[in-house]
Amino acid sequence: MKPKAADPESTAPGNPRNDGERVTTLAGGVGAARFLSGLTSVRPAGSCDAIVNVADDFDLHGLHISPDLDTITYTLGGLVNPETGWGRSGETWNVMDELARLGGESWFRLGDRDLAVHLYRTQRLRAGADLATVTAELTASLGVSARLIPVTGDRLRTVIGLPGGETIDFQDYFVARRHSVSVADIIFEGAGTARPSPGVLESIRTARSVVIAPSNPLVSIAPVLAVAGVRDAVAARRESVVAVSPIIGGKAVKGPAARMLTEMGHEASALGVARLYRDLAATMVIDTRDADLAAAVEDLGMRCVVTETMMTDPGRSADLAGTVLRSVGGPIPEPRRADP
Ligand code: FO1
Repeated sequence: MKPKAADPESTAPGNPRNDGERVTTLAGGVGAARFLSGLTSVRPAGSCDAIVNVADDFDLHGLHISPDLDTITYTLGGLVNPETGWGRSGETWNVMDELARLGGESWFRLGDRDLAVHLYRTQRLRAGADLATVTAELTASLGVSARLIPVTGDRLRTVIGLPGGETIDFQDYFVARRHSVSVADIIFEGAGTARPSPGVLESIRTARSVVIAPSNPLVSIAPVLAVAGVRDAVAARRESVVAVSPIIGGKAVKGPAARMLTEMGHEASALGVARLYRDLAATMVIDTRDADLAAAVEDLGMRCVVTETMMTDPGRSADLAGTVLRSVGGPIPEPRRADP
């Protein structure tokens, strides 16, 4: 197989990647994907990097599956299933249906086109390519102009500890058990030895601003920060870091973030999220429904921006991205006019 050439790291003048205008986002899951789709729509092409969680990755059917990388790739490529927020739109399920008929493992739904991506990734990894290279090849093939960098190419896996002491893999918790069981512990296996992918630390150190996306702080952002050097690199940029709360009115827009926060001893609110990020981000963006928490967020030593954060359509994602960018200074995108 001849891999497609990935977008070259151009050093040409005027490339927004090199002229101090790049925005780097720590990302994982559907909330980050929707935010990045807004961000890329208000920024010049090539000026957005995303450092993506890979601790949800796992092996199934002998394939390496990277759900967060794929969710963001499909969303930015305009290919995502809008109902689920993951997987491909217009997907067919021939392989899964036949696998189920045979009595094979079909609890984790992999559509036919999605499977092609896992086949490609797995073959390239087995041939010796690193995950960052394979990700660049896939994003180039699927029409994504943002640079997605897996936080590490080394093994990093979220393991969930249950109250009885049993531990289960993340996708067993999230998909097979539909995140309906209580969480007593969250472990990032491999975090002690995982090295950042090439470009990760440099991207954080040189970006105009760093955004912590509205992703689950405990299982999407925490594993990114757990990779050697990442937390320190973000903390060193604190003045230029803005975090967006994924919790609105005490609830997660999607997934188990609110319940997990409570179970892990944090407050399930935008304030609880701000407490987790106070050493990393000088600015916190919270939803209008949480306006009454703004003063308490500011008491933590953070600027607090109150805005509409629910990304119900691409226009709202773009509006939120514009507000986030303005909150840390720099070029201000024109406010979007309402569609007629
Ligand atoms: N989530 C589900 O709830 N059920 C699934 O069957 C499922 C399949 C799946 C396949 C590919 C992929 O990239 C994501 C998929 N997801 C599925 C979502 C995934 O488990 C979660 O989005 C993340 O791991 C949590 O951020």
